[in-house]
Parts: sequence; C-alpha cells; structure tokens
Amino acid sequence: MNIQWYPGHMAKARRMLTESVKLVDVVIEMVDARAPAATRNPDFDAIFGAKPRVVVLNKADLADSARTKAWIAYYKKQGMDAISFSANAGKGVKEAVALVERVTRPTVERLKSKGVNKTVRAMIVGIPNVGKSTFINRLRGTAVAKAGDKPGVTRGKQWIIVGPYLEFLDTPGMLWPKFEDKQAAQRLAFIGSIRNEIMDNEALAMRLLEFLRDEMPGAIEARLKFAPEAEMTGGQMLETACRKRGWILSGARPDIERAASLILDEFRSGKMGRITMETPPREEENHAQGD
Ligand SMILES: Nc1nc2c(ncn2[C@@H]2O[C@H](COP(=O)(O)OP(=O)(O)OP(=O)(O)O)[C@@H](O)[C@H]2O)c(=O)[nH]1
Ligand SMILES: [Mg+2]
Repeated sequence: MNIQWYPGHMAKARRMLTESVKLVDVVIEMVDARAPAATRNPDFDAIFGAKPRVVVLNKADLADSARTKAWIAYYKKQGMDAISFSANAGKGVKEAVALVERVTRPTVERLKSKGVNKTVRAMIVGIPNVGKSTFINRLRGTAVAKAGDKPGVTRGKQWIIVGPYLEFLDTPGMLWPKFEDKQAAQRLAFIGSIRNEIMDNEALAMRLLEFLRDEMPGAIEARLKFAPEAEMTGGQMLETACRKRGWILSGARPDIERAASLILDEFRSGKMGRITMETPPREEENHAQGD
C-alpha cells in the first residue's frame, strides 16, 4: 500500500491552523480511541508549539476501555491532560468542559482579578473523521457544526459559541504529507479516516480480515460465521465470508465487492466488537528515543 497524499486543501488547512492558533487559548487535539497513535498528526507539535494542548480520545464507545485508560495515563505522563469521549452518545461533556477550564484557569483568573470576564477560545484539531464537529455539537447541545459519516465534511473553519464565556473553533480534518509507517496508514484506512477512493476496498478488507484473524478471531466467528484458520489468506477469508453470509452473485460467484464494503462498514461501526488497535509505547522505548 503506497499512500502519498497531500492535496492542496491540506496545505491550505495547515496555513489556516498556523494562523488560527494565535486566536485561541487552548488547542484540543482529537484522536480516534481505536488508533490513538496512527490518528495523531505528527505535524501538530511543530504547528502549535508552546500553546496549551489537550488530547480527547473520541469514539471511546468503539474502543477497548482498558486500553483507552492506558492511553490517557500515557498522555498524562507525557505532561498532556487527556480524557475519553463518545461524541455520538454525548458521553463525557462535563469532563470535556472541565478539561478546558482546567487548562485555561490561570489566564481566566488573571483577567478576573482585573475585572475582566474572559471568553475562553478553544480550537479543535485532528485528522479527518475523528468526530471534531460532532464533539462541538455535543458540547453546545445543538447541532450547528456540519458532521458526517465520511472524511472531509468540514471545509473551512467555523466559530461556535458553546457557552457564555466559551467559544470553539471547528477546523477541517488535516492529514500529514507522507505515511511512512505503512501499518499506521492501514489502521487509518480500517477506521475510515482515509478516503475510500484512494484505497482499494477489496484489498483493504483482506488486510482487515488478516488483522482480525490474528487479533480478534472471535469477531470473524461471530459476524462472518466461520473460524479462521491460521494459514488462510485474506482473499480466502473474504470468499469464505461470502459463502457463509450469502453474498453471492448469479452463477454462484462470491460478491467480493459487496462483502468487502459490508465487512469494512461492520468493523467501522463497532458491530465486530470494541477494539483498540494500538497500545501506548512502553517506558523503555521512550527512554531509548530520548537517548
Ligand atoms: N461511534 C461513534 N461515532 C462517532 C463519534 N463521534 C463522531 N462519530 C461519527 O463519526 C463521523 C464523523 O464525525 P464528524 O464530527 O463529522 O468528524 P470530523 O472530525 O468533524 O470530520 P471532518 O470535518 O471530515 O474532519 C460521523 O458519522 C459521526 O456520527 C463517537 O464518539 N462514536
Ligand atoms: Mg468536521
């Protein structure tokens, strides 16, 4: 899988973020709790510099809760406040507001002592489709930011008033120029953060089945009605799934195309079970990197 993706609108998004960060008190970096490392944009460190930044692990309802906790502990150890969130269900609203308040308290208090009621401005950033707009809508309580089930829904930045002294800047999802780590790129594709058009659905579904066979064979058994054997290829598993689930065309040919897109959909919507594909780097690795 060779992905080189940096269309013009991503370059524009980068410029916009660089400009916008000057207008806000805190940056909320949203990652997908199912792949907190792969969905983290490595460019953000350079773009946001010293601006206070917090992490929200969204789509926690689709992720493994023990691993989500481990990731939160990891971020905190790195000196970054973090919470989990389920924007769809609206779980974590109080914690999210408290998080923003915690980080911006010194500025708010300083101004209060001068008699000024400061409006806190937070910018939400992250790669496409992690749930930035849905998160803002949840915090506000009404759906004002456009959200949707595909990457690239938010096109430009948009200020949204969340409370009397709280405003959020919604921004378009931003990917990074090169996906050096092919495994990470694959995880992005599994969860649907990379557009389907630049990936072959069938190849992707085969890779996903191989991943599930190794990590979560129970999901294949439960949803696709067969026990995957260790030596089965992704292609063989896809064909078997067609037969077991009745995705068959005339002439008894397996409907591979349909199977691929249905399997990807089932995985992405959590029907195959809650799964986190990544664990936080271990202590020793951190030290090794710092040496
Ligand atoms: N299961 C689940 N789905 C979510 C959650 N948050 C958002 N979604 C869904 O994810 C999809 C993307 O949500 P958006 O809010 O449009 O994502 P975004 O980050 O604003 O995307 P772009 O504007 O394209 O960058 C939508 O179909 C949402 O309903 C969540 O916590 N859990
Ligand atoms: Mg959006």
